[in-house]
Parts: sequence; C-alpha cells; structure tokens
Amino acid sequence: MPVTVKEYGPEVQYVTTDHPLDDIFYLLKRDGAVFVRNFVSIEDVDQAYADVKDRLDEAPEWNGTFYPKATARAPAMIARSETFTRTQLMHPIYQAVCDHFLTTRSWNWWGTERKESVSKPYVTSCTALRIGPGAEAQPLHRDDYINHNYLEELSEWHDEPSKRRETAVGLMVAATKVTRQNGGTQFIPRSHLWGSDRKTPPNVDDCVHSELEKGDALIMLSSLVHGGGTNSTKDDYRLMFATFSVRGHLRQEENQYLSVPPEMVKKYDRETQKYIGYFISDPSCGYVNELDPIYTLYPEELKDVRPGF
Ligand SMILES: O=C(O)CCC(=O)C(=O)O
Ligand SMILES: [Fe+2]
Repeated sequence: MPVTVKEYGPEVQYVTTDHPLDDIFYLLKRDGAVFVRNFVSIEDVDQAYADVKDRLDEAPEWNGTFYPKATARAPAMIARSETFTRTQLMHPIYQAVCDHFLTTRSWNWWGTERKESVSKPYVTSCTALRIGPGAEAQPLHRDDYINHNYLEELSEWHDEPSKRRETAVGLMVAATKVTRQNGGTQFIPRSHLWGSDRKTPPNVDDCVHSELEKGDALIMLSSLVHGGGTNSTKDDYRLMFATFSVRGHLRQEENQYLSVPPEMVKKYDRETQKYIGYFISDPSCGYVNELDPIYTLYPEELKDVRPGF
C-alpha cells in the first residue's frame, strides 16, 4: 500500500478533484472504488447528453440479459461527442488512474542489453447508459471477465505482487442525479480483492448504492463486483457515461483493421475474416455498434439482428 497522508473512515469515500492523487490510488486499492464530486462541469455533461440524446431515444432493445430492456445505450461515445471525449475520457484524474493501474512494464534481454518496455493503456469502450423506469438490476459482475482475468484471493492490496492484477479501469460519470431508486450503480466494496474461484455467487445485499449529483463520478477497478441498479421509479431516468480503459499490450502487433482495407478482407472466406479480427472474443470484445464486427463487411445481413452478446 502507498503511504496514506490522511486517515479515512471505512466506508467508500467521496473526494474532490483537488484531492491528492496518491490518496485516490490508495482508496482504489483499499475499496476498489471511489466517488469524485464535481468531476465534470454541468455544462459539459449536458452537452455530452445533448450529443447523444437522439441515439438514446432511438436505441434498439437489448437482446439478452446483460442490460435490461429499459436501458437505452449509446455506444461509440468518442464518435458522437467531442465534449465527452475531452472532458471525460481525457480527464486528467482518470488518465492518471489508468496510467497508475494499467501501465505494463517488463525487462528483457536485447542481445547483451537489458531493455525495458513500457506499454500504456488505451480506451476499450465508451457508452452512455440510460436506465429507464421499471428496469431490473443488471446481474452483478466484474468487468474484467471480458479480459478473462484470473485473480487470487487477497486480504489486502500489495503494490508489487498486485501490479498486474487489474486489466481495466472504469469511469462512470453522472449526467442526471443518480439515486438508489433510479438505478445508481451498485457494488460490493473491496470485492476487487476476491479470488476468481469463490464458490458462492455475490450477494446483492452486500452492495452499496451510488448516490451522485450531475457531474460527479464513480471510478472503479475492473475486478470490482458491481452492476447497474433497479430503477424502481415511475418516471425518473438515470443517465451515466461509462468509459473503460484497458492494458495496451494484448493486441495485434500489426493492426489488421487499419492495415488491410475492408475490400481486401471481403475477398477472403469467413474463417479467414474472423482470424483477421472480425469476430467477438467471447464474451464481448470487439463489437461494433453492439454487434459482431463481421456485419461491417456484410451490412445486408443486419436485417433482423438485434444488439446483444
Ligand atoms: O449502468 C451501470 O450502472 C453499470 C453498467 C455496467 O456495469 C456495465 O456496462 O458493465
Ligand atoms: Fe460493468
């Protein structure tokens, strides 16, 4: 654990944007999550919402159980809102947290030289999530399941052995008031220390509920057990922007999506196209517009396909 400059109560903490970064790292290592007040200005979250409202209003229903039917989603936020990208994805605190938890360093012999390589994180998904009245809670999950992360049970975080523990870091920014009643993200504090081999499922009664004002943020490590909450209101919509970043190194050395034009990819058979990268890594890595990327090559097959994986 890093040195703490301040004593904190045992509950998940609310901090402000001028809080020392080392303390934010400490709290994330202790609890797996931290709330940050006034992370983004009201003006900027309103602008980001305005940029995606039409898409949210027209969002197709989710096909599956990961999101309830009453949750409207706007994927690819970077393509939809420059304000979102500038003020959330590139927020200096989120960038510093990702840099701290997701930079991978290794040493290798390079002939007779010892060479250090430093791989930096990058964005993995950005989605607006508007939970509507009547939505049931999401199943509790760890976001790092998409990275097939395998974790040992810990009693507390230790920097050296835990330095590769996290695969990703999430940022949820409130674009409306977020309450327990309207589906605030619920999570189990300190569950990021759990091992992958636990035999019993997480218990929703152990969750705390995010209570946020517009512009506030929840930062969480991807191993934290969490999910969108139930919206038990009649007419209150909960909107949050969800940004995730991941370690930079397990990707194609030669970027096939940019190196091989789609017209060339289309000349190959489906097996080859998949192997080039036009497939979903189970459960959900690689989607385009919430669908298998193969449909970017065959849009005519999209007719009865609904988003979901
Ligand atoms: O909507 C939320 O509060 C959580 C969303 C979430 O957990 C996810 O998309 O993985
Ligand atoms: Fe999640």
